[in-house]
Amino acid sequence: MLFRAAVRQSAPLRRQALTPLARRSVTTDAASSHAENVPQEDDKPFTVRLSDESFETYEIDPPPYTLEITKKELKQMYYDMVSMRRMEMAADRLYKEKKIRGFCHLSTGQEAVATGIEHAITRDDKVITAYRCHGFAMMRGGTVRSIIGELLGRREGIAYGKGGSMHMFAPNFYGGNGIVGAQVPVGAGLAFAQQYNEEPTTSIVLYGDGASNQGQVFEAFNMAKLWSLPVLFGCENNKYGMGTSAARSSALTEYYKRGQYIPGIKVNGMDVLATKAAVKYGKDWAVAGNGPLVYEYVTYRYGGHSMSDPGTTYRSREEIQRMRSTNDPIAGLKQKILDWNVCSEDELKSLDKAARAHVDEEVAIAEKMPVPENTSRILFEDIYVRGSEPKWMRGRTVDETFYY
Ligand SMILES: Cc1ncc(C[n+]2csc(CCOP(=O)(O)OP(=O)(O)O)c2C)c(N)n1
Ligand SMILES: [Mg+2]
Repeated sequence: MLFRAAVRQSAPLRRQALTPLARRSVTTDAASSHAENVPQEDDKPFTVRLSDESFETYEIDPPPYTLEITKKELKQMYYDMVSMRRMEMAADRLYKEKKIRGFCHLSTGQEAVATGIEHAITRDDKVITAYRCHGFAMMRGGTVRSIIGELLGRREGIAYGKGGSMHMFAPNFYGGNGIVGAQVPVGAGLAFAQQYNEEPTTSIVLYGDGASNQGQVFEAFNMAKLWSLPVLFGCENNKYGMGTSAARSSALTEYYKRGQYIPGIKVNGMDVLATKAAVKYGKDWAVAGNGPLVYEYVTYRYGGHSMSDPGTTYRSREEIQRMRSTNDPIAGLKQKILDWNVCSEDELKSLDKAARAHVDEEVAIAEKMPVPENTSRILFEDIYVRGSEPKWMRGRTVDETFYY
């Protein structure tokens, strides 16, 4: 312990002495890794060398810069991200057509985070995030029709039409949470349960750069470290919390160092492969009993904060355009797939087409789902797990009391 403390204190000095002329930092450029000897077979693993700028770390060795992957998985990752973006585009349209009401936060631009995480874990691991959750719900196994159905308030929606955009759940996906930062201690609780039940799994807990300043985030950090919980906290740093830039809201914008006594990893969250590698490494670390980590996924949202924000008053159009044209996670993976001859451009195009057709089909099905009847029975249903309802529940007024 003494040795560690001494190293920690001397680190800034040492760093200063060795600071190279151009300090290396995590890039958001999605297309900067390499692969050689890519096999013919779809399911034969090969090694990818990640960009040197994929990670920065705090008090922990970086994840390996090589990753074993198959052609099949690369194509699946591409398909997942294209589907996610297409689904968000459909939500955007339906919102503008006033078919979706209320809050709606899209994650266009941030697809590599949800996709990279899911490809690094198993369905037994747990995920919890904030309201920008449609992509995570999909990656956790939610169908496009159930997600769009939810947005449309239909009973066949993923939360029976009662949750809407911000409150989607799936097996081992704990939402979809609207109170900024509130999911972080809940996520620590999930990890506590995993540890208590001796499960060899981890909890992935996501929050924004804005949320990172919430007091409860630090309370959760404290307990997670104290009890060595298998939790990977992760700040999706998309540079803004509503209309406030990270630098204007956060005294320390190096979110991966925010855990202080918890090691941290900053990862290029525009690169689905770097994200997968970082999370896989962290999962192994957490499951081995080493305690929590704090991630920072460096990413960017193309749209406004929510559907009611055009997203152009607090940042320049040039900035958005630059991110779209040089850092896009889908274009980045596409370039790699083509550079490495994983498949031909034609095959990639048909993958694109298949993903879009699937989403369009599912959206059409969701739009045809019947609108719920306007009855108290439907309104009060599913507030409790079916079969565990109390005898009665009060509505807005006493005379609205509903008897189960
Ligand atoms: C406790 C609380 N305070 C304020 C809000 C209003 N609010 C909703 S989102 C948001 C910004 C959060 O930004 P960030 O954490 O960076 O997430 P992002 O939207 O960028 O994904 C705020 C202030 C809220 N929902 N809950
Ligand atoms: Mg943010």
